[in-house]
Amino acid sequence: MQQRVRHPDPPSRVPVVVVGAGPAGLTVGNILRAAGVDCLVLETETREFIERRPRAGVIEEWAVRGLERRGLAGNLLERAGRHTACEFRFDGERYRFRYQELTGRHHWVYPQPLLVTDLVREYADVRGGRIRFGVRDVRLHDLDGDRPSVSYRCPESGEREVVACDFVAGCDGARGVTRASLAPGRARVARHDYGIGWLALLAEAPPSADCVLFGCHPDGFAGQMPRSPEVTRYYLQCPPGDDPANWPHERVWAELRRRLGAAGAAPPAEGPLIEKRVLDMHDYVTEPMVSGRLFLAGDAAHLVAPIAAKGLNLALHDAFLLGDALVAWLTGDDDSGLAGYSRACLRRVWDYQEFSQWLSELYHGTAAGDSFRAGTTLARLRRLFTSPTAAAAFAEQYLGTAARY
Ligand code: FAS
Repeated sequence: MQQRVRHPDPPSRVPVVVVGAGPAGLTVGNILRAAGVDCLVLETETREFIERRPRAGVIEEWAVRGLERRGLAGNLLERAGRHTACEFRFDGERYRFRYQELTGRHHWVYPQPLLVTDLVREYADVRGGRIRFGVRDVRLHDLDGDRPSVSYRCPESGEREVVACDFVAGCDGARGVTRASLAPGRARVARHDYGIGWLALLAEAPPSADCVLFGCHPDGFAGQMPRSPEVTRYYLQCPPGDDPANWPHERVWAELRRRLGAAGAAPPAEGPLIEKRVLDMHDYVTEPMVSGRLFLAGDAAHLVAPIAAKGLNLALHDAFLLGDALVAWLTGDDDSGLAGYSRACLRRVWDYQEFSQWLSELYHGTAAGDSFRAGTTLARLRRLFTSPTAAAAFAEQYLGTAARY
């Protein structure tokens, strides 16, 4: 068992304060530690909680290779599943899209809690990174000066502590405080609401297929995302703001059977529902992602509804760029990465947002109560299986393999 590095009292000054210990914050922290740069990660939840919080699970090849190059993919490469195809179900039929056959590329499937557990262990227990769990009321100060600072209420004493720094990495997710700390008028937050909800479910049951399933049904979308041999993620389209209590066990499984039903398809294997929450499907993008000494990364800067499984991948993309840029400046006086950070992130962010929009119409167009939209949606679906050009374009976006963004 790796000896946990205990840090004495919190520092009064570090080069970088990272707010949030999700995939983005922990990856930035690990990159800094690998370069011998001191930093402090502040997290509002406990270590146990973040190591168990179910979220994403699909990781793109370039992101896995990025983690691997930074010594952060040991367990992932050993234990992750691989997805080589996905399956659309519409008009009562099954349409398997074999993207590995088409492109030679695949998805990795590694539940986000496992990735976060690996990243925390590597950061805190192996690379000697400083991290404080359970902090409260984080506030950012003097972001426009050259001596910014971050203050927070200490979980043990309840006292307010202040840490001076050179940079703040805002990695505190969709509901954090860093984006809200942007000076008014400094950044534009562009937002899109899909006007639909997704009932996000986790079932203690084996997946009914060896790949992701997309049910494009007139009564609403249904999705199955295998997470492990014992646990399966499901999504059911529902009204935005719907109450999970409206979805008792029987209704959930009846809807999943109907919307994922197709000739020759096994019905979903039922099991206890260990997570049931309604996600109001919306996206936002903050532009620029930098204000003074504050650099936003991941969901703190942009949210993409889990339609195309892009959120985690974008968080890692930002974290690689930000971590490398901070190291280049703090250990080598090269500020080109910091200067170009926002632009470099936003190219891929907007591309993934556009693809999510396009994919949303595929999932939800037949259930919009508009026969013309239903017709164009079915045409778009069929084209994936009749046009090699459309199939190649879809695979490139679904896998995130474009050479340039
Ligand atoms: P995170 O939200 O993961 O991490 C932010 C951290 O900051 C958290 O630990 C939080 O506790 C902490 N924090 C918040 N406020 C703070 C404060 N004031 N002070 C200190 N710390 C603070 N993406 C996919 O690609 N595929 C999927 O299938 C998928 N499914 C999802 C399902 C659900 C239910 C949800 C909610 C999201 C899903 N996502 C999915 C998106 C998700 O994976 C995010 O994109 C990813 O977690 C983003 O990582 P971070 O930017 O690090 O933010």
